[in-house]
Amino acid sequence: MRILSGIQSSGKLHLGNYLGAMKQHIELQAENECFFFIANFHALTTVQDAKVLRDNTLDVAIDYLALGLDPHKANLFRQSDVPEVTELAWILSTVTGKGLLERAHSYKDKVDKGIEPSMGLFTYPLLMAADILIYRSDLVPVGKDQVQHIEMTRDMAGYFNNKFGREVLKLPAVKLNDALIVPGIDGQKMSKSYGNAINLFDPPKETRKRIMSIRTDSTPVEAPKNPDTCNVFAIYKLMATPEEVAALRKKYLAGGMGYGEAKSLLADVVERVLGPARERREKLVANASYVEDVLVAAGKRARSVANSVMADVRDACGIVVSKQ
Ligand code: AQP
Repeated sequence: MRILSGIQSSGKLHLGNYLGAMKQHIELQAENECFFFIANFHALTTVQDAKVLRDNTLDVAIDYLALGLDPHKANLFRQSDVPEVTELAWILSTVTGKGLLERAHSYKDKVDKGIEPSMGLFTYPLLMAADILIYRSDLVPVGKDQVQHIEMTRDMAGYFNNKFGREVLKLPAVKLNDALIVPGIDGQKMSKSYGNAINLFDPPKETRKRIMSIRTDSTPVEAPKNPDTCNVFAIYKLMATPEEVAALRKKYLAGGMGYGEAKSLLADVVERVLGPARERREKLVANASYVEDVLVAAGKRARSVANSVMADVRDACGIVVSKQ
């Protein structure tokens, strides 16, 4: 099965990115043909500083490799190494009604949070659709926040195929995992741009401090607490073992435990899961040319697939590109 997914290089990656997306990307690499790209064109909607964008892009690659992505099994590449996606996004824009994009929750959420409502932000789902369709992807593993974008991608593929009378673009399916929406320290969706993230690779002390500041309610220490409405427990249950989760649930329900204790247990589990990856990350940082080689090689493989799909797309809609 061909799997496709991407992560924006819009800032430091966080637990939401890992639990909502990267963890399952890494699990899927064993038995599938995987294409994972670093969405630097998308990141340009929020990061408009050349050095920062370049550094972020390399950092996302380093994070993926540190967390266990195997470049012999999965293709990890830069979105910009396949510039044909921007051509396909344009072609899709000619068959897609404005109303479809106006319904995008993610655009409205980002504008509400104060992000500049640029055309790039508005047409984000078109480029995302092009990223998916250009590889004739079967399955797109994403967090719940992205499901609407995959539905839009299916719509756009259908508009193109109907308009030009050929099944050129393949309609992809979405794959969700257990981590539907990971909350940030304020209880809203954890997001790079909302200032509420617990980053994957901050120094352990800083991560612990961040976890200790997760918003909880004011139930007194001695009173029983509801684990299912608690932001701390929501993250803990995605990272701890089933036995640990059952034990902490019991403590919530029994009362007599303050939220500080739950936060401290969460910090321990986060360090247990991410500590070994942090060590691998340090070695990769010192070997940036290896990371660059991984990106270049995978970018070439991805571009070759994309070019063959684009030949069919251009042929179907009558766009001629003369041989140079
Ligand atoms: N809080 C989250 N819970 C579950 N999944 C999440 N993802 C992101 N945040 C959560 C998943 O991570 C993948 C990559 O996301 P992205 O970086 O491309 O874009 P995003 O969803 O917009 O992530 P951010 O952190 O909110 O980025 P900014 O702030 O730059 O827009 C996706 O599969 C997403 O579902």
